[in-house]
Amino acid sequence: MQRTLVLLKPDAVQRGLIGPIISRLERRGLKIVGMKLMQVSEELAYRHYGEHEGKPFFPPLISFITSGPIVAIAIEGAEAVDVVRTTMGATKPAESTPGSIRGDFGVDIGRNLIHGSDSIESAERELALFFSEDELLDYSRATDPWIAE
Ligand code: IDP
Ligand code: MG
Repeated sequence: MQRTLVLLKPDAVQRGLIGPIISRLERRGLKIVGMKLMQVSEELAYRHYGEHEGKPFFPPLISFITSGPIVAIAIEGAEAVDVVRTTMGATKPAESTPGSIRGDFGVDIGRNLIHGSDSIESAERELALFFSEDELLDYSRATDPWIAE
């Protein structure tokens, strides 16, 4: 079982898409083990997106992710990192498959609605940035055996 970090970015919150996006993650069988509405500080934004520092899109990315509330979600499931990434769709909405979140709701790379960790290592690092240990819950659902062996 893997855990990964999802962020519903400020555009998703402003556009009233929290519910529809979370529905898609739940529908896929993923389990929410932590969740909060929060304002990302400049410091947290720099730490989260540190790998992109120096790239031309870095300043607008920092200003966008700190521009309004986001929803941080800790997700658990079999192959959760890849399952979340395929449910999200490609980084560039114009190239995201229809049926994916970005492919159905987005058109612009700078307003692509959702973040998902890109590896197990990134997931561990990013989850620790957004959640303390006691904010991540361990529980089972009656449907779990019907979702993964
Ligand atoms: P990801 O979100 O699919 O993992 P990354 O390459 O990690 O994509 O980039 C992080 C975020 O930075 C993207 O989701 C997008 O919002 C923004 N971004 C990435 N590349 C570009 C670009 O070329 N122009 C504008 N924004 C970009
Ligand atoms: Mg990334």
